[in-house]
Amino acid sequence: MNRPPSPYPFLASKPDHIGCITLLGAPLDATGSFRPGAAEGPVGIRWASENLETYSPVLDRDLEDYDIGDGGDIELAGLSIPDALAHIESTTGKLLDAGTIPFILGGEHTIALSIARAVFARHPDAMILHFDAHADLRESYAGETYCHASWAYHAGRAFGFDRIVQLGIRSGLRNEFRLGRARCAHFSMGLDLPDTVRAQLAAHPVYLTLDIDVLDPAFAPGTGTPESGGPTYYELIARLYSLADLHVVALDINEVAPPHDPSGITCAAAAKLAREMMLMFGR
Ligand SMILES: [Mn+2]
Repeated sequence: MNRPPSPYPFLASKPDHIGCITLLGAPLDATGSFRPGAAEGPVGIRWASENLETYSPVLDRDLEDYDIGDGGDIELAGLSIPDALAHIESTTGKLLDAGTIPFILGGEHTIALSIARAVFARHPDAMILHFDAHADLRESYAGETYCHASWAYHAGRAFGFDRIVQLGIRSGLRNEFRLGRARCAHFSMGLDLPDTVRAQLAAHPVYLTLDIDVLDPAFAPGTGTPESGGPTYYELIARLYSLADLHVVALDINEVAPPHDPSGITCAAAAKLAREMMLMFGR
């Protein structure tokens, strides 16, 4: 499908602008295990946003009342994986230092390790709220230490597994499920969140990372590793609405793969999630 790059329509007037939230594309697509395509995620989400209103009737808030910036896409061509991860970390860190909330559009989920490093360097008491079909708790995968299937393991090793809440997880090795259930602050195949865990999230700065494949493939087929048995868009957004009071300091939507999204519904879901998250977590 031929989709010319286009900015969020409500951001078109603010390129290279730092707002209360600043979008940033991170089109990393180096370690995908099944099928590539996430490099086009930022373009696809921006494209789908052209069909969205700036107003959310659920939240009764309008992006026109927010100062949203867009830092464009990080240039990653030709970089090794460690260099690309370092570049994403430093770019995210600069946005955090500027006082904005970075909203990164992936790209493969490996970018979350860079974002976590940037967040924890500035918020050592942060927590990671991770929506995904996959635990991403492997030590390594297919010869890669740092990849889309291992970033959460390395974030847990670096910052504490008890700093990670994982929701929607329905795929992984037996060892990943044992690790997640034993050591993460919360680990669920569904979207349930006990009051104690919710209170813990509310008491800390939160980095929210959302793999679009947490949705059932019926709602988000355009992704690298679709996994049946997930929530609907409605169920996922209801959980997010319930968390609108959290102090989110960084967030992302990743693993959108437009080449596998011929009808555009995955990009549409990601763009709407992005709008609602900006309206919820922007200040
Ligand atoms: Mn996943």
